[in-house]
Amino acid sequence: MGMKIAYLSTEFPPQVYGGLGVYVDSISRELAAMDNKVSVFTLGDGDLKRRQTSRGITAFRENPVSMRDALEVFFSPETLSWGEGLDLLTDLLSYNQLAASRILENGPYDVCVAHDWLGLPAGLAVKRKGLPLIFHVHSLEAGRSDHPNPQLVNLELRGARLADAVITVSQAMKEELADLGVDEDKIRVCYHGVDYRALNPASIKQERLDELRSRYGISPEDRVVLFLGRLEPVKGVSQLLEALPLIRERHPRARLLIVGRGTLESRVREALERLGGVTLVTDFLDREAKMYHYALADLCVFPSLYEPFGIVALEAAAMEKPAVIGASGISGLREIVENPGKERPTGVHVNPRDPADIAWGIDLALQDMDRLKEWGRNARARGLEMFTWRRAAEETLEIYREVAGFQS
Ligand code: NHF
Repeated sequence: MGMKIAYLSTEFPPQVYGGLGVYVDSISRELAAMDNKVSVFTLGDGDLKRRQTSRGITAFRENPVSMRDALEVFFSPETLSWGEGLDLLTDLLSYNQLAASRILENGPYDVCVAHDWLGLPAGLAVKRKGLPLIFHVHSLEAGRSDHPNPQLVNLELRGARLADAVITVSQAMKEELADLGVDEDKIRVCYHGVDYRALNPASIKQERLDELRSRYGISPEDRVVLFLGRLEPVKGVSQLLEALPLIRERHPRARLLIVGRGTLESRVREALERLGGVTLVTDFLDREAKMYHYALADLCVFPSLYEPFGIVALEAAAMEKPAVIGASGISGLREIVENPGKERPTGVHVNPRDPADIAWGIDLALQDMDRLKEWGRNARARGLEMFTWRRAAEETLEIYREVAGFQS
């Protein structure tokens, strides 16, 4: 029998900003294809449809109403000191209240899943009304912020304690949660997947690829190293730029193709002018354009300083691209990419805090282009075995059923 599942996620198409949105979109489709009904309680933007159903998934979009002028009645002085963050907070307060009522109104659901802390207050509210709650942790305040907000750290820990189960995205995140004091037996790891039909090297048309290559002034002899992701400190962008001169000492034809937007954009532009050999793409790329950018690459590099999972590494693998990845600290990437020395290598693990180590990893990868291609083929083969949305959905559903008390 199919389940009725309520999701709380501030990201849902068309409002997708990062891996969380990609995850909720993909897993909902897979769960719906397996005859479950998924309702996603998400944020509106004032214009999008409030309620929209397609292929077994219903999006309920709440437009927050801010209580900005009466905050001291409800908030502590500590919270009032959030400054600019207060607008986000009041919107979230409203969203959580509206979403919690909507879940109860549209139920009964078998289970509610809060994706990260943003919808967790609503999850805890419906849990109080008897609905089983799962806290699905995609990232944690303690790891993601330079100056973690203690109130958020506490909320996440309380969520983990009160929820009926905690799901997370990698062993690394399970360890992070356990180190913070969450009961290890309660935490389950479910890896993500990727769409291997949408990202398929066999679909690449050579002519279009050549066109893109010449648009960026890349010649066939160049060695293209692709970074795709948000241009934020946590993604290791600055360290990568620092590594570039070292890489070019050994590989003068190495070109860095950077695709993304963020607060470090001007830093990238400055490096582009000073060092050369960097192409920056800030356009929004649809699925197909993204696939062609992966296809341009000889190698991908994701030197994240904190990356609970890292869907980009799976996308690269689907496109038969090896990757140099940040493997220290909390890194799900380490679980996706296999180092040389393993039976079936797919890339190189480096310390992302050390530009010389990033350069070392890229140099090692670029030393043998035939071997590099083999690593790429290994990556897709490993992905197809280990990281599919069907497998992710089956494992996730098993936990939902357990929590909701369904017979297996
Ligand atoms: O892939 C989806 C995404 C992860 O590592 C990513 C992150 C946020 O930081 O689970 O969530």
